Amino acid sequence: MKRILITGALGQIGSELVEQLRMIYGISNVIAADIRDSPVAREEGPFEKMDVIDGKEFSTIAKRHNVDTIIHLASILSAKAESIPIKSWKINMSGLLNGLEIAREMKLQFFTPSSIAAFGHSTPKENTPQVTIQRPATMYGINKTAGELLCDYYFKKYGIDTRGIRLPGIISHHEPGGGTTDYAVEIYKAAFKKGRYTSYLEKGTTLDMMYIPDALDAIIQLMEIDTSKLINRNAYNISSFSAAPEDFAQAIRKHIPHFQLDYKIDPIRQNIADSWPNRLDCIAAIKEWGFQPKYDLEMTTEAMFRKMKEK
Ligand code: AKB
Repeated sequence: MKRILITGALGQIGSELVEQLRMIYGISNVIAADIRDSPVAREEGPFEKMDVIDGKEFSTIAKRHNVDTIIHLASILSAKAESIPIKSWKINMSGLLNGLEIAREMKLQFFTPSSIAAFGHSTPKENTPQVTIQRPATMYGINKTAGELLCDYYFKKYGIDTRGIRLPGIISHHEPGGGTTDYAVEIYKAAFKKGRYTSYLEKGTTLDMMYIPDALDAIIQLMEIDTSKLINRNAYNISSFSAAPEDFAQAIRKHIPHFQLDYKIDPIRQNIADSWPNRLDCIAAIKEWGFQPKYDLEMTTEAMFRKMKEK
């Protein structure tokens, strides 16, 4: 039975991952931690208000709860990181290094996600290979690429059981924040409420995407697989489908026929998106630990609207 500490637990992925992990491992074995406090989260199970930059506090909490696993999600995402690059470096890199040091000291399993942001303009855009050119053009991307290397280093040098995936844009009901792919959540909410959406990314900006249940399954599957199966170990390419704003609009119109999509381009987020691949090759994840996403764009759209109607 695992005892897991999750940082960034109130975020887009963390909030749903905590719920799912508690169903598998029991409420008391999953400790949620976030820089923000939340009375609601405190009622739901063990919760710690914690800043990942404070290594002492991070370590005290990991020891107090006697965890054997850290899932480190706390991070400043791509668009926000461009407005506060130095702070993002500190949070993204010191937070990760603190987590890795605790994993080394306590001999823990350690998971942290990388991102499609770890690639750059010179990376092949179509069927982006698992191992390829990585020259990211953003602060967040630089942090993610350095993070991939750090996790490899801790495995090779200290034998720490580090694991990770490169996350595409995640579609869920929980608000994302500060990402370039956030539009893929906003578009559904706006379509449902107002029947229209103004996209900050241009027509034809194709990016890898994933509905959250596939991301949660992938994280849990990778964490559970026998370590001997892993060749790449950190930063596996994963994606469910590739889509541009107009592809979402087309799928949405099957449910809301009058849906209108307009464009008002945000140059910062457009530049970021232009530096990312169109479509990842996920063969390493498929072969090494059986990655198998279930939701394509149509199923994601159907599930998003079904949940919104239920609410
Ligand atoms: C972002 O847009 O910054 C994130 C990501 C792809 O890592 N959603």
